[in-house]
Amino acid sequence: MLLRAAGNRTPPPLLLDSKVTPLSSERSGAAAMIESDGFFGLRTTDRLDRELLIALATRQIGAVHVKGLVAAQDCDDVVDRLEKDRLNAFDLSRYQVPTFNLGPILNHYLPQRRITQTYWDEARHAEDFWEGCEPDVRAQCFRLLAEAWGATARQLHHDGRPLFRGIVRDNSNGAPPHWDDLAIEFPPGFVVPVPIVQLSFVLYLRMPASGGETDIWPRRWVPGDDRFRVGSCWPDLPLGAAPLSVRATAGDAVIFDPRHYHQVRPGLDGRRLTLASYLGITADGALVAWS
Ligand SMILES: O=C(O)CCC(=O)C(=O)O
Repeated sequence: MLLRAAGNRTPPPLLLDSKVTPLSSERSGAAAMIESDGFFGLRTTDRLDRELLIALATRQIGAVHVKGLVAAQDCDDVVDRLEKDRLNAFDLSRYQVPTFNLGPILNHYLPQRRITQTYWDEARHAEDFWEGCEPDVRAQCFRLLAEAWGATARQLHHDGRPLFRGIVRDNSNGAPPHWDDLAIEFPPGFVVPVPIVQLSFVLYLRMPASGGETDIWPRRWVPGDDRFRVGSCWPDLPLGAAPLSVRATAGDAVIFDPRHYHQVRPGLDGRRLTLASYLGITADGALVAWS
């Protein structure tokens, strides 16, 4: 792998305030109620803070879009390095569209119901990648999350070993509707501690010229949904109200609760690369992170 020195970067411009955009009437089946109380709205901001994470946790808002969390040039440098590296492929039969990753994700070990050596090998490879990154955008994200929460995110453990966090994903082909829930997908004790709040953090490293939106529905899985299940996705499930849809640009981050159905729209003209980590809040108020 080639190393590139990025030097000092000018911080991204600050936006002056944040705003809430509720689900719009054209996009929602329950327009009046949603318009009036901002149910499951999108908060756009230049600065992440503890209140926003709590608002997501309590479902007062549906997603936070942080503009310019990381300098776009720093994201470009990571992408340049990624182009010289080898990404692994997701299991097509479970995820329906070709998807690639650097760094392991627990979800891939669901069928075996155990973590294999591959997880730790991929984690080592990804740690080496980030150690060679200057600036280390993954470390930068966790530093900003720690500042927002007021304490560093702790790692979750499996069999006494700390889990990896911060997967790079190539979702250029999109991702069909699905959800993620550590508490109900994995056997008890698989990871500790099980957080009582789960969030998904996505930093956009590169975005296609159009498409690539993250869509989030104000709707969680119920057992009857599994009539529509295909692998790990629910491509044809009628999800009712149209989703909250976020079109981010490189350097932006979006945070939402992944227990809600969400999808990635296919990109047109260009790759879509993200750095993602699950975040949680434990019963004793600690911020935790895992992939
Ligand atoms: O990349 C995104 O926009 C969302 C990724 C996703 O599907 C997930 O975090 O589960």
